[in-house]
Amino acid sequence: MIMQPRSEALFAEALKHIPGGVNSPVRAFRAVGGQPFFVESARGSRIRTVDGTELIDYVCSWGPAILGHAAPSVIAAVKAAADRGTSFGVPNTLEVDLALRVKDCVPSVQKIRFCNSGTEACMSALRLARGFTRRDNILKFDGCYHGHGDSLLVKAGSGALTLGQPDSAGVPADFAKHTLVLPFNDLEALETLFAREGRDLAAVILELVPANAGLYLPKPGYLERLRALCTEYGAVFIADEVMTGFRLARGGAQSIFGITPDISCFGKIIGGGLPVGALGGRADIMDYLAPLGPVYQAGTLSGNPLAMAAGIATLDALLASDSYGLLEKLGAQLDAGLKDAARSAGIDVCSQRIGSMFCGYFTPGPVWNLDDALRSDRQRFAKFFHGLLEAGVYFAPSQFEAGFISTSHTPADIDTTISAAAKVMRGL
Ligand code: KE4
Repeated sequence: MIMQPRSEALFAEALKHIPGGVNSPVRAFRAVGGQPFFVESARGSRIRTVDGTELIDYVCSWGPAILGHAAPSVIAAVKAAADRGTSFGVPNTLEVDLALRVKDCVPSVQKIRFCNSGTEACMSALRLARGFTRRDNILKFDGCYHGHGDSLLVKAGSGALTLGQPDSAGVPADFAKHTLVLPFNDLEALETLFAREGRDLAAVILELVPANAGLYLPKPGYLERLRALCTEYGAVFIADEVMTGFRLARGGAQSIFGITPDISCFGKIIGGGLPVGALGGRADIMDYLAPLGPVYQAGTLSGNPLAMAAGIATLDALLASDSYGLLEKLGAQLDAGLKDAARSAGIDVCSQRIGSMFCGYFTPGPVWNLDDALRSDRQRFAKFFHGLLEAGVYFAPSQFEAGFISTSHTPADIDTTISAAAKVMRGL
């Protein structure tokens, strides 16, 4: 990537006022070295830096930009909503409109509560499950990331894993002791834990497709067995679909794997790039939320009309055509191209994908869990990342993140990306 003098000056300034110069750690390029560029604007599949460099973007704001950046219908909807006022703290029709759309697409959602981030959604879902079951312990899986709520920053993925802090400082041991952690895809460990502690489990929370340690898939039968164990022992099955919701299918990952969660968490796409989160599921559980029930959960900007308008416009555009067929085609083209490039370069890259989410691990693979993912050659990944950036292609700045394709990416974008990747791989 050519020198970015304006970004460098801006980052130096940002470092004086904002910890690490960023408002979310993974943006800081700490895993790949160098420093982040600053964005001037973005449109479709392209990002333009403040120094005028154009990049093909595979981060897509970490998932929300599934239509590409500045989708006209989303921008128009947000402008129209803004003209009527930005926030009321009073119910507005858009909250019900978006609730109806999510319920229509995800049958397991009988009731839904909107909030302002995926973190809030997951944190609230855990509190709800604990209030509903009157149990304290929860089970998560190492490498999975469910936002930065205290109970969930235990063996967490995403930026926590990238920075080598899967167990964050500042989380009291008295909190963390109620969070049990297992390796993903290990059925024996699951059976043993449930036999020993299943009756004390308030909830199990997981990404059905873990995509915060790169991207790996559930082994056949694993999710089904976990669902059955939750039912048998009375633990609430929480599917964290913040990333996969409306990304992998209109019904989310749960519709692909045929799993019916008790509660699902959403975020990212349902806000169309504006701050949003949601938890939804069984009405008998959801009705434990205040003001109906004893579990408190609230937010000044929850159901914010701008975020609701952006989410409605995004889902309407997404569902108006065969977006998932297009995303599957583009994803398959990129996956095949990256595999060919690695083979031609004679290097081990385990490229894993589902729909428009992908990750290339620099290891022979396959990758089924965090331990497998940790075998990746991160130095090689860093060189690959920067080589691509120099070529005008922006992949996620961490081996432990998934990449995203939008409906505004074109086969030509993918071809350009594959050619760049092949060239960079030859030099690794
Ligand atoms: P937010 O609080 O960042 O809106 O959502 C937290 C969250 C919850 N669940 C899953 C499965 C998630 O992937 C996330 C957030 N994803 C990361 C990227 N892997 C956000 C990027 C960042 O932290 O800057």
